[in-house]
Amino acid sequence: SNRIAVVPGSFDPPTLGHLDVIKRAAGLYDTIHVLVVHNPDKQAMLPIAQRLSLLEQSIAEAGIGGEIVVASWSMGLLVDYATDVNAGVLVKGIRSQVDVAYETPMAIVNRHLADIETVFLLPDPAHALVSSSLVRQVASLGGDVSPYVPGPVARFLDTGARGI
Ligand code: COD
Repeated sequence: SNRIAVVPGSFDPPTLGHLDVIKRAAGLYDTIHVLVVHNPDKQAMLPIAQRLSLLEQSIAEAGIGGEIVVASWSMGLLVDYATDVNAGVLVKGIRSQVDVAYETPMAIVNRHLADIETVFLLPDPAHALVSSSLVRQVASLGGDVSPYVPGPVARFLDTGARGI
């Protein structure tokens, strides 16, 4: 059977940690949907369209293979998107106990709502401390974010910061 997974996130901006999770998920499933979801709890830096473009460029530049759909979702429950595309699994990256505590109730609710399983992947420890919020903070203060983000994101943020 065709195994389909959704890899959701805010991706504001995409980081090397995100790319690591996307690469591992692409190796495990036939098709993955990398889904940009608006998180109402967070103050956004980039518009959704920009995050989609940076994700597409970053996935291409990293040479991640397989069938990868990059899309966004703001119409309601995440599991409604998953059901629409026939995905039985959500893939989330786990950096620490904090992520486990945040993700566990959502995973249980999503299973109750739509019988969707959540699979937790452990990232490469090299990227475990990277977060979009850290990148937003460093970028807003004019620092170099290139150790934490894919090339297309580093170039975009660098150019944006200088107003070119
Ligand atoms: N290494 C490994 N994994 C990482 C790293 C890293 N360095 N950085 C981030 N990740 C993982 C995160 O743990 C997460 O799994 C994913 O990558 C995305 O991270 P973010 O920060 O871009 O996204 P979040 O945490 O803001 O999550 C947004 C979601 C939309 C995925 C989340 O809010 C969600 O699942 N919402 C559900 C909406 C819904 O339907 N609610 C009702 C039922 S609960």
